[in-house]
Amino acid sequence: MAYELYIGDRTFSSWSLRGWLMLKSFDIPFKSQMLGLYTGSFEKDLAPFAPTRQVPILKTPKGHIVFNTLAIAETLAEAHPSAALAAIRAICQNSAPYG
Ligand SMILES: N[C@@H](CCC(=O)N[C@@H](CS)C(=O)NCC(=O)O)C(=O)O
Repeated sequence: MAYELYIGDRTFSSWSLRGWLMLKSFDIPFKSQMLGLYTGSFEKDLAPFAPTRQVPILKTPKGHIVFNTLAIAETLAEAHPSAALAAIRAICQNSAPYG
């Protein structure tokens, strides 16, 4: 089972782009599902996954739900030691002020 990534539109949501880039950049297999940020049902759509009601959200192959970009980075880096932890952290932390 692959990772499942729940994000908004990467064109408008840099948070969503960050989540997507972490998996894509390190060739980690995943399926992504885009949730409409401005549909009016965003919070309801996210309710089963995360109390924060924010994207990105990662569902691991073991079924664990991880929300918060830095937590996703840490989870991926632990599970995929070949992916450079420092680089992933940099993606999150350097872009955080622009969220
Ligand atoms: N601290 C969160 C921030 C995520 C975030 O702000 N996501 C935005 C993406 S546009 C969101 O879901 N906003 C919807 C809302 O706050 O209702 C993280 O690190 O992932």
